[in-house]
Amino acid sequence: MAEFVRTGVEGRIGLIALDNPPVNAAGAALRAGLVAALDRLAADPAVEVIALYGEGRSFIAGADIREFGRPSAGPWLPEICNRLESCEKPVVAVLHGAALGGGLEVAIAAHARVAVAGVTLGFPEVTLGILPGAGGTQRAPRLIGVAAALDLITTGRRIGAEEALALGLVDQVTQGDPRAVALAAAGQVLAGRLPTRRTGDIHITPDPEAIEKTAEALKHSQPHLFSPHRCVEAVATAALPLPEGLAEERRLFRLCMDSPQRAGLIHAFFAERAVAKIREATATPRPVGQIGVVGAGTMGSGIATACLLAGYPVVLVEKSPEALARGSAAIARNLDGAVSRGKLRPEARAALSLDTATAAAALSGCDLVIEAVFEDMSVKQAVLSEIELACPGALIATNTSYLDLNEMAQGLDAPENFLGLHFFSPAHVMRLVEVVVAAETQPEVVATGFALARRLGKIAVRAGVCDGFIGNRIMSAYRKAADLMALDGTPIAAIDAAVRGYGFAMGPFEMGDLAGLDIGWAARKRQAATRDPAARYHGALADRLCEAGWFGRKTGRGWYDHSGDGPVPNPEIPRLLREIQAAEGITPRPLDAPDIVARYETAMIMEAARVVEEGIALRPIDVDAVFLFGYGFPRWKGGPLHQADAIGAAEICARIERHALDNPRFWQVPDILRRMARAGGRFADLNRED
Ligand code: T1G
Repeated sequence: MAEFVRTGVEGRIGLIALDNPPVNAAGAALRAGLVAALDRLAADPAVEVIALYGEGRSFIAGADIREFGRPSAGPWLPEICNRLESCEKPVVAVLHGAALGGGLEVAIAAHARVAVAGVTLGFPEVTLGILPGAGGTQRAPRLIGVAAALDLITTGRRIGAEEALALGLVDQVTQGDPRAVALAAAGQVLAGRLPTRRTGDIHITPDPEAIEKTAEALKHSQPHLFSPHRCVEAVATAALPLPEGLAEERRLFRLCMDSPQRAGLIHAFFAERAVAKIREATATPRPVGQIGVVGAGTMGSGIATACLLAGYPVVLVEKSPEALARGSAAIARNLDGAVSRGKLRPEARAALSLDTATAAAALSGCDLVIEAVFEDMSVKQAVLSEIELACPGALIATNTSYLDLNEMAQGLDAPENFLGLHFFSPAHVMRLVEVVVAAETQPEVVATGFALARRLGKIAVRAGVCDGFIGNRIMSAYRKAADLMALDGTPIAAIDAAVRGYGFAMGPFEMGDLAGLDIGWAARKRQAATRDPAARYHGALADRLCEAGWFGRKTGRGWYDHSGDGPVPNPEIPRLLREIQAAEGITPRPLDAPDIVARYETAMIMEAARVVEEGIALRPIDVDAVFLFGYGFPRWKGGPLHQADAIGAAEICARIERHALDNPRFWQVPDILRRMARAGGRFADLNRED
């Protein structure tokens, strides 16, 4: 245990140093070491005051999340916090780096707290589907009041040292090395200049109004989630004597721990970090100074905005001066928005460097050029050649959503410098970037894509080349399932409502109206020549809408009519549908909500399984990250393949086989799922580090 927690004695001061890199998560060894250290110093007659601090980057980043759902050993954090609070010698905690979750609970069980400037404090448990389970819901309201505690605990909001001081969560803010601060703080306690007290002894002022207000607001803002509501219930019990409140907190904590939402949210936490573990991670990224963006449409201007916001000088190139002016205006609007949302300071905005040009020659000083021109192979190939001519040796990225990168690279002199950076619209807002690796892309080029994404504050996921990469390929499968359900007579509003009930912010038809139905129409026309004539054609109804000029919100009508106060289903759909059904011999069979979501989810999992099987995604968790961060998949469900594990491969196969009775071309069991069903395997078993 000694290596995780060390003690030392300096005069009358006992020091406890926590040392569990990288972030001092409170795993079993650290917990045991901490209790032993407390016992040792409490028993040492030379020691009059104890100071607790963290080595390395953090005080304590909270419980060790990796232990959740697995067997582990006591002592547990609640006992440790009680032991700390009841310690007969004053204990002062020095907080630096991260003091989060269980780490903050340890801190508020101590008798005084000194924050080192730059520290981040908070109770992020709610974002993991749980609640502060080591006394946080009982001690925080005593220390900072019920309303402030409710705010921190139900939002998971992270705060800095100054706000913590203003709230009374810490007693002092200072600067310096944590060990030196610990010695100084302990000295102040000895000198009577830093008062100490037991948080549990503080009289609590009940605030039923704040409890009621928060509970009511959460009913509306978090209807799907389990733990925020339990957080409020736990804080409400802080009005009871401490031991009773702690027992109630424990009961509610266990309920959260057992909920499938906890597993989903923690999977999402690790998914965000797992995607960076790629085989190219050891390659050295190329330095990127100036960035070029070619194409000033919605995507190009969004990408340019994202790069500017990250501090890169940008050169924007577009053929016509008019299009260039429109793109520059869009960027200016995006930046205005960033200023008004407080994401960009006005002085910083003035310092941003955007050059515009109508000729590729302006790109000569760029280290990386991202093309976002019209989605057409020959147009893209011509633009890529122009870029390569203007800045030989630079990295060149395409923002294509569907086109084949290997074909695109054919005209390049240096295909090893070429990759896909697939941003999502609006590119300065959406967190996901698919880094698409073509046959000849060099490892350091991939590493540069990841480094760029990190600097832009985005989550990069490595993807292989195929039609639609990871996300759009899977989306087109479940979109097809939705179209087929509509053709079979399930009302589009019922499909959208069921998908919203699953946890997406929007259903597929609402989303279609927002994005514009002409995009999918153009794609279907492109694919018409290669369509399987024996398969049911899913796009029949959407084609009829487009032929009528109904492209969604931008034309006032699409799947819905948008001319009134709120959207109502397009009244012409039943007639169009009857015509198609009569022509195709379809007998209407509307589905209910559980059947709708089961088909939608199964189609998603079916295609996701293929994407993993073909190596387009490195691991199942990469697919989950794409859906969590780019497609609005409900975070508490962890992603489509986490969900597949929860349902079980055998059940997924059975569902696909059942649906195949109606449509055997679309519904086909992928081999990987069949093998898993036979052997009892799970996608989680494939989440190795690459
Ligand atoms: N447990 C286990 N591993 C953790 C961890 C944790 N709490 N926090 C971080 N890691 C790993 C992370 O997976 C990564 O691993 C590495 O550390 C560096 O993290 C009883 C029940 C602390 C602000 O929610 O917010 O306390 O990928 O890449 O950007 O009430 O990590 O390198 O293998 O994120 O500098 C509450 C979560 C727990 C804090 C550092 N605590 N962590 O950010 O590095 S629940 C949290 C963070 C709890 C009690 C309850 C951040 C960070 P790898 P990183 P970073």
